[in-house]
Amino acid sequence: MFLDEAKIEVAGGDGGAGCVSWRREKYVPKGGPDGGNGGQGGNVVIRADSNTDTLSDFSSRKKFEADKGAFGRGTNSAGKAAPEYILLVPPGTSITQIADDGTEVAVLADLSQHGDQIIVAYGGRGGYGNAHFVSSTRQRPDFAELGEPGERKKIKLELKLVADVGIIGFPSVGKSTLISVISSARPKIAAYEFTTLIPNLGVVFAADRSYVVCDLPGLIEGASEGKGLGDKFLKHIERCGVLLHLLDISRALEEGNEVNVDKLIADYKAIRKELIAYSPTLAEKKELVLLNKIDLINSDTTALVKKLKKAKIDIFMGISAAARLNTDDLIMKLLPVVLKEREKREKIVEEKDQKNAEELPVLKPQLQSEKMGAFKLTQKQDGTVMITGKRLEQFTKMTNFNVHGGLQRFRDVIDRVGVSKAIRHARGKEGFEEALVYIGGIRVDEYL
Ligand SMILES: Nc1nc2c(ncn2[C@@H]2O[C@H](COP(=O)(O)OP(=O)(O)OP(=O)(O)O)[C@@H](O)[C@H]2O)c(=O)[nH]1
Ligand SMILES: [Mg+2]
Repeated sequence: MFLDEAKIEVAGGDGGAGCVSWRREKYVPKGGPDGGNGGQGGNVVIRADSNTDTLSDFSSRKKFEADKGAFGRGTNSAGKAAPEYILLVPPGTSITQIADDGTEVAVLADLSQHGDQIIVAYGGRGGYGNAHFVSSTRQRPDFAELGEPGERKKIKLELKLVADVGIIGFPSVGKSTLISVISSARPKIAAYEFTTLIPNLGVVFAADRSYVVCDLPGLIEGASEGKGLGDKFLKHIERCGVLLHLLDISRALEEGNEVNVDKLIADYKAIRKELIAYSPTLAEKKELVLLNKIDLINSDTTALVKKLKKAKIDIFMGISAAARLNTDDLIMKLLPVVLKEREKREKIVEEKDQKNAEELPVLKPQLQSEKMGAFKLTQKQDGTVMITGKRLEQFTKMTNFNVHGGLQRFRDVIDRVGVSKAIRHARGKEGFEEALVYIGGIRVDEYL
């Protein structure tokens, strides 16, 4: 399967709960409060790494969750923060947040360079332990906060795949056959010319790496002027890292199975002429020349390679795509060339980037800037009260309502910032006295 897009779910780790604990002192059975804070949950980080080639890691696994922070403990010991959970993607991957129905919410980042990274889901804050809540009016707090749930998000990863290798040559030289043998692409193959009408992409796996190969429609003389399938595909070839130029022995076979070397040289030169005529970029591109269909001459290419070398045509390898001769070898031998060209291209992108340095969108940590008093109240037809507000929702999620002190603190805070008053007002209308109240997703009317 060819994958350049993946939809996944990421979740920061939950914060660890704060601890309720009392000091042990001599002669005092229950000393002062010493419950420590919970640890911060782990962030989920996406990092561009040039040792990664595709998004195929994300085709089977869809959920990625960082570890939770550890609980706080007695003797004022804080729980350990959880480590970052790092997902590696190839440079060039863009990250978009999506809604449940798949619609795009916001572009989060474009990770263009090796090492670029972004936190896509923050871990939750650890809850405060009871020691934190000591004050002049509250000397023995019997409650602690719960850990904040980690941030959850659905995101789409997209990688615009630029082919590492472009297979070129005359029609019917075996370009599609080759890509079908070395990759999972399954293009149409046939004995007539111009079987391939649009480029096919395929991923080639070589050891623990992979690269993208592109099979192109056949070129003919005059292609640079729009003959055959026209110049739009030459434009496509311009973006490939390496050109794999296929020479077809069957085009030069004469009676008695003799190969007419001049015909092969003429074929080679004809294609080169089109590339040069089309653009300097194409002419300068790294090119490897393959002899295909060597099965027709019993695989012995020594004499032929020698003669071609005299004409300044270096044969990278002789293969038979259809008979799968030397094709596994080709996969491995292409890899270092591909990686080298990629490095060169990355440098070019880097230089361009420095010229028009664009600011990456920065994700704001969820714990800052939002005030508890910044909330919004909406009321449904049936009277249900819905309260939203980032900081207030976070606070509510972290409240342990099962303990008297926790409940008391919740009431104190919502009184102080005016939430209680707003709720009373909304429920004051006739018939709405018992209306349900939600802060974020949590039902709170029984705690008011
Ligand atoms: N004998 C032999 N035939 C081959 C070999 N490779 C491909 N062929 C045959 O050559 C013909 C053309 O193959 P394709 O792979 O469709 O060639 P292409 O270069 O993609 O052709 P276009 O898409 O038309 O440009 C088919 O009949 C293949 O079976 C080979 O190594 N040896
Ligand atoms: Mg083809």
